[in-house]
Amino acid sequence: MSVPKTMTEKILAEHIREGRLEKGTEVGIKIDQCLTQDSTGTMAWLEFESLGLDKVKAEVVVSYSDHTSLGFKGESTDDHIFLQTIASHYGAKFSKNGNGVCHQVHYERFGVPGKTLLGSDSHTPTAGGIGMLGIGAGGADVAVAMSGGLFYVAVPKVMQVVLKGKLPWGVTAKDVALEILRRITVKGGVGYFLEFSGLGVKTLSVPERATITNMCTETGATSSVFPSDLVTKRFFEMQNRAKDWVEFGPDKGATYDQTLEIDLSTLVPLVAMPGSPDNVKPVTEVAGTKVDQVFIGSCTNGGYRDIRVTAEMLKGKHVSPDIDVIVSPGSRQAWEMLVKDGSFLALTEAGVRMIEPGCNACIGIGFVPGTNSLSLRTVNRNWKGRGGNELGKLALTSPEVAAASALEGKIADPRRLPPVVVRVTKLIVDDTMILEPKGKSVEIRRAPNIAKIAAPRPLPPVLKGEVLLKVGDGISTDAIVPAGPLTQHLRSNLPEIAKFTFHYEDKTFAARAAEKGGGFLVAGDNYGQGSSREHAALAPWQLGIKAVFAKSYARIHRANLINVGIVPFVCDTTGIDQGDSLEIDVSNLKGTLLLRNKTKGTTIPVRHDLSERDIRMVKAGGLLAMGIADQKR
Ligand code: MIC
Ligand code: SF4
Repeated sequence: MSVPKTMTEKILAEHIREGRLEKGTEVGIKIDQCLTQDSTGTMAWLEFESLGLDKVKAEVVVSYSDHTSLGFKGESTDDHIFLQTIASHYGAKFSKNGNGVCHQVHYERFGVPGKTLLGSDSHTPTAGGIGMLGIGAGGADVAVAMSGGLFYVAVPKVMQVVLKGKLPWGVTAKDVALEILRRITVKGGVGYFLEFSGLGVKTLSVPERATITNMCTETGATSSVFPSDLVTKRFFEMQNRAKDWVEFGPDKGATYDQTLEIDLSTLVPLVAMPGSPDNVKPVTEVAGTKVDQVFIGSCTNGGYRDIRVTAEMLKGKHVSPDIDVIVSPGSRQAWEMLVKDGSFLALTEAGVRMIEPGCNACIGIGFVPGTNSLSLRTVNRNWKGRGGNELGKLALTSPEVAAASALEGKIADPRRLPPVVVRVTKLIVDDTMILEPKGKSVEIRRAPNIAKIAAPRPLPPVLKGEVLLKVGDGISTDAIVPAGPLTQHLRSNLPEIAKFTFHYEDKTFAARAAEKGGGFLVAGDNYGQGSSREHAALAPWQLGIKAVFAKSYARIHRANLINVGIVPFVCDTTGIDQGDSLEIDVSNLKGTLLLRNKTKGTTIPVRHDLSERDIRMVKAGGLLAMGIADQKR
């Protein structure tokens, strides 16, 4: 008799094409669906092109245009045109500007329970809301998966999150996510997949589940997944996709590496105060804090129910005259529903500004907070600089808390307002802004900003150089290469975007790296947490970074470093300082290596934890340097 499996193990077992389902070992899995978006997608598609295939091979590939849907610069519009034409040329669908944020549109219109999805965006696990295994990855990995190649991932530990009871008024799915972050922090999910179970699951709609899986990304987990049950079935029926629904859950008796229990009925509304998504406080503790902006929407809380509740709470009232409030639904489906049911008018009359579905403000493209301002948002990230201004602060919360706060101009507890109940029984389905591919006859349009990627650099036998920067714990990809108005239009132009590397940490870094002809980076724990943007690895590579020495890494960023041929060494970094001159022999990447700190006259043991395949990759100078012949399918 076979051993009972968790949902994660069931999906992995069905998709493994190389290796075995043994915790901690690396397996190559088949990817059924892929998604790209406009800020990581240009790289992913350039990388796909370099593999020299005729067309995409995965079952479903969708290229989304959402991050800069408003085309805030000509270069962004050029990126959109490139993405639309290259998708059509190589057989992928294209979701146009205004159709919504990739994650929400994907689970509404394409996702299938039990299948695998690889996306060039860290919030791809949102698909776990319908029981699909979504994983975020760098563009090169997605390019290989689009070509039908395997995706390599360590068989994770599985954390069971048992949900009991029912959420009371004013407490929401967002609070479940914030509660998980409060308990396990932004590092607690590293090396895990999260699986939701328990009777509380049934009380949550698919969009509520998707809010939770979306934000579990912030725990560092590789993915998170809900069962696909009768609630999911009803959701697929409303999406006119009943035929795509399958029931899916864990085997009876499946065992987990860790269990977390959450009683939904005892939760309270929560707010993650500025700095980090795990800086979580009960609303009662921070109520009364002055707010300058409110933003309700994004891939975390842009569902129809979320905005409808907001509209009901604001109907017949007016937001505080001292603040600026925007609502941006996550998809055009939600937008059309809100127009039809009168919510749009109620929100407009309440003084809310309606912004088209897309990411935009979530990464600081518009609605940038002012100096020392506090912006209260229903998004998922609030690191320094995330809103487009390092001097503006972001706090994260639910639509209910955000709406109550919009009325008062201060953080407010929604439980003091009359309860609002919204039941969704019908949805508008309109795929007219999703374009089907036309094939090879479509000419790929490339503007000059879409720069060719420089040739790979194979690993030399000895790495020598200076420590160009030493940073602390929890450095996010936003800290390495910021999102927002500074760089968002340069995502296809590595030499230009590289000039903003570590912009918020040390504005002299890029010039110093250029002057010294490259060198090393030294960091603390969880280096590279956050986004999947491979620019956070490619930009340092462009500036000649030869290796990183850190205490530990976030999964996607570590993979991205290896994919560009930078070795992510692990060591105790206390004896290394900025300006130290280092040397390491990497001719034989077996076992522990010795790092010589020539300035201090010390020798430090370092690990790399690279698999055989990773070693081949860094030696060749990265994933694409290995070539299509090395990509198993
Ligand atoms: C994010 O939310 O940080 C982003 C912007 O969507 C990124 C992708 C990117 O950097 O383009 C992500 O989550 O991977
Ligand atoms: Fe877009 Fe924000 Fe979601 Fe990232 S987190 S995909 S920027 S809405």
